[in-house]
Amino acid sequence: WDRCQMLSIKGINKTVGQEQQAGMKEKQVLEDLEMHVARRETEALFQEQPETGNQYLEDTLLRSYLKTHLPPKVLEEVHRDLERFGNRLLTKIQPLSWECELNPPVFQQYDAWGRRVDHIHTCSAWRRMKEISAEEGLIAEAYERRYSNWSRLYQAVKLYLFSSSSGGFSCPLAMTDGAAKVIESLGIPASLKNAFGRLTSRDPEKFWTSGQWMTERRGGSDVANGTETVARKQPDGTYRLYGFKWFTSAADSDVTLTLARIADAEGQCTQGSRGLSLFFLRVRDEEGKLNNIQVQRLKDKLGTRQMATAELWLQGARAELISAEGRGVAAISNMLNITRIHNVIGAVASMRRMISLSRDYARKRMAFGKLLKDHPLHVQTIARMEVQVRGAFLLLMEIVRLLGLAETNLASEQEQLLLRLLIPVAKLYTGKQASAVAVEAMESFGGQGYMEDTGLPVILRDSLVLSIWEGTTNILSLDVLRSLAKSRGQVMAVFLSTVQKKLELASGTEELFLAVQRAREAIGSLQQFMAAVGSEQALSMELAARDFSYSLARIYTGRAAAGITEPWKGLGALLMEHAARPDASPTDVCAALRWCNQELCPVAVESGRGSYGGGAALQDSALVFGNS
Ligand code: UCC
Repeated sequence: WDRCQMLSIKGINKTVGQEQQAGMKEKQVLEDLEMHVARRETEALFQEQPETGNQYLEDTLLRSYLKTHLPPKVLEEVHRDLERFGNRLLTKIQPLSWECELNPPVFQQYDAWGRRVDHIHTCSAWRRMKEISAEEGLIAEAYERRYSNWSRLYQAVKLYLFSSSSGGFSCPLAMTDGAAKVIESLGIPASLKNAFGRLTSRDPEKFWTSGQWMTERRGGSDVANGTETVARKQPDGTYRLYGFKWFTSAADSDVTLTLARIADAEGQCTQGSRGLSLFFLRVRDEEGKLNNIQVQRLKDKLGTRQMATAELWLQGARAELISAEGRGVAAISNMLNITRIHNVIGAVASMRRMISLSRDYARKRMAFGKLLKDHPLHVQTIARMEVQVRGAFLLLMEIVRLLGLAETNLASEQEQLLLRLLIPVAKLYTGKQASAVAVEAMESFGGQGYMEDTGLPVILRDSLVLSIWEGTTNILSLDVLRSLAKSRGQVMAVFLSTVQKKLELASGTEELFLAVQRAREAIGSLQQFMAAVGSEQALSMELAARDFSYSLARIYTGRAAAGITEPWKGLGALLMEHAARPDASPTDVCAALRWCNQELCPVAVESGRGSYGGGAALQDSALVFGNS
């Protein structure tokens, strides 16, 4: 309107001064108009958003891994399904994932008339994720064992592809898998046959998901001392549970496994780990009425907001005892080991997603007159992340390969021990990697990475939980020590002999010479550390637990890079092994070398600095709490 007015005053009677003023105004108007043209041009020049295509087809490491390891017939079928699944993820599932983020669950405690309903409303996209999970056999695949020992690996690959498009549904799937594993390991008792069938069903109408209620107010890590829930036996042999569960993830699940202390006739319970037993219960009955459970509230979390985590009162929830009395922790550890593997899947998937987006952005975004991909420092930063995700991916594949062998009775005793050791090692290591990569990758988008509507902060928030749930880094480091103690050191002997054997075979591969040398030095340092700490107090080993676990993760991930003439016959398929395949690419070799360039044995370095002695513990305490 202003501009029109200004243009219209031109030519009307004016003084000289007015004439000059009008001329200036006209100039201004014309500049404004030009500015608009410039702005329009700028708008047309906006950068395209980073995208990924079919994640399966784009993942060269995944595809080369499958090609190397799967028998040809299995590979053919699996490849077809994964290509199809990759397209479905891209076109149908990813949009649902964003819907889940935008429509988090809502808790309704009372209805309009004051009746307590405790209803957790989930969005239609979340419910669709459940159907898709069944249709795709995301749990079923592992238990049908169509491909014998490769079924578990195939399932893990599908979950890996699904994870970053799942809108948080990976969480209930992890626990569902864990529950199915526990029930299977119990021999599928008649009373749990229906539940097992539903947890592993491909029929969306039948498919059930499970929760894992372990955490109470007094104990998240210290389950043995923190669990207060009491189980009272009923005349019909079932139990009623009374207690308060502080974090219950995916509280909309159909069933759950949980721990409680069985009260004796006098109402007394055994305290500590030996007082805990494992129970199975349905969360709601056929009509959808809660099983004597009250929802106190939903948790207000930093991330994983798509998924309902609740505080629950158990007020006589009917449950079935499924472990031997007092063997609850040992029984639920079957579930823990599965959910920890899912955690690794989530960590690798989130790193892969961030790096893929970052790479695509680098191809599109101009800065300082050229694309980001032409700035060597920027590319170096992404390359460093790429080495991390490659190592993590191969560690994940190694674990699910071993799990597949164990589940089909094809694993040797050594392989079973290795699996027990590698699960906590991989969980703790990749959980930390995922957070670090998410933060670094976010920076590669500049300010855009910090913007909610890009979806990037969601990946960051959701990855931060990976080092917390299913056991924190320190708890998992102690679990590594538990596996050593339980096997009386056998686990470590298997680890070292496996690594050494591979290194001997490796020494012939020229390009990997330096990597082999570094790996050898690291193993030597690890052995020296083990010998030295063995004669010291338990405190030293506890103080060393985290660095020790990191050392195992780095050495194991790097070690197979040592070149094996027949990698498919070897234990493990990690960076060096992958790089020593007959059809390995220079990138595979480079990744192996770079991995081995990091400190492979931090425990030896810190031990040399005296970080694990009693004096160091006192210093730590003084640094944190002061000298008083
Ligand atoms: O966070 C939760 C759900 C979140 C959602 C999950 C989604 C994840 C995937 C997402 C994908 C994107 S549920 C809460 C998670 N909570 C924990 O993880 C608990 C952390 N705390 C621990 O892990 C502790 O180490 C405890 C609870 C296991 C320690 O218990 P105890 O009773 O003090 O430990 P004990 O006495 O050492 O072990 C008792 C028995 C022993 O067997 P026996 O008696 O035969 O010697 C142990 O060897 O349990 C055995 N055991 C194990 N066995 C303990 N841990 C294990 C294990 N990991 N594997 C095999």
